[in-house]
Amino acid sequence: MNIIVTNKLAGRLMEADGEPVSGQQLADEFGISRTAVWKHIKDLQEKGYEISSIKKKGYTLTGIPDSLEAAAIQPLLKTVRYGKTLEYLSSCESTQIIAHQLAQQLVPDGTVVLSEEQTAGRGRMARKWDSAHGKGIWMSIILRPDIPLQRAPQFTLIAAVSVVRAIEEVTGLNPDIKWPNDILLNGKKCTGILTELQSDADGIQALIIGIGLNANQEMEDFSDEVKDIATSLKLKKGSPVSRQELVRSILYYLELYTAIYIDEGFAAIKLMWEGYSTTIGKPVRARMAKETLEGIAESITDEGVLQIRTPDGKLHGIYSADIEMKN
Ligand code: BTX
Repeated sequence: MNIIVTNKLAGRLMEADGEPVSGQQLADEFGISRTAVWKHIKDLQEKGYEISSIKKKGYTLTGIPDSLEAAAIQPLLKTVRYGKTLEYLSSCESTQIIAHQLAQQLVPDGTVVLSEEQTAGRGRMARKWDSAHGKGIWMSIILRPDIPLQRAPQFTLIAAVSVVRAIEEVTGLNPDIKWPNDILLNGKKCTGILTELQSDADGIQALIIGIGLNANQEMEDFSDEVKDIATSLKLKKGSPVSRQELVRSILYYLELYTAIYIDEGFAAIKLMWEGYSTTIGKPVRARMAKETLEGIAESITDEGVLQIRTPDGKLHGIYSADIEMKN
């Protein structure tokens, strides 16, 4: 059985949006026999697609499995490039590792790696990222922007506003951003973003944007280390959320905001980011590898650097730190 045809057939039924499509029509469109159509339908049903078959009317898709495989994500994607190449795994150590390997094989801009679970998901500075099976979105996106190396950190902020917009759109929840890469609901982390890069003497070869989004975890799905600081969209909303819609929406906004950024620069992104930020204008404690600073977080620069004014009046540029809100 040709898996590409099976996936395309799933996409065709999704696009029909609940309307029946006749077996003959599918056979004609795909250039296969009606028996072959029926076999593909059986295959989809075995994978968890709910498809009803009514005589003289045809096949109607009434439910799709909660999977992040290409067949479930791609048909309703609203992007031009992002997600059009999609690597799906049921398990891996880290989608970042797979994405780094793929980036070296010259895969296109906007290639996506998604896994149902990560056995060694990672955060910044070699920290661990809890990645329970089938509960969240563990995704790495390979981008190839033509920008100078020092502007790469801006992509963490572009990714953050894209994820917040997607969460708002799909769930109606209103998360905040804590500089630089935490997305919070009621002060608890629901998403982390990790931006890594591959570069050589010519500049950036690939940016690997890792997004870890807690979608449908219950409290007991989190490890003891993160139980007190983590939350999921489901816990906040009180009902399950669609991971498929979230993936599609994140990719849509990431593509849109990247295009705005490339055409118009960082200013528009910065405005949006500041609108969502809980950090700006607040007293904070910034813990860095070698020192800790306390002061007011005044702004971010065009490079995404956080500006903290300490009580002695000095302004400090912070490139990387853990921020605690001081209240
Ligand atoms: P971070 O260094 O800002 O956050 C890591 C810290 O967050 C951990 O030390 C822990 O305290 C807490 N934490 C761990 N897991 C979770 C969780 N599921 N929810 C809330 N808090 C948690 C943030 O780094 C960047 C995370 C990126 C994760 C993605 S998933 C896809 C891709 N692959 C991969 O290995 N990493 C990225």
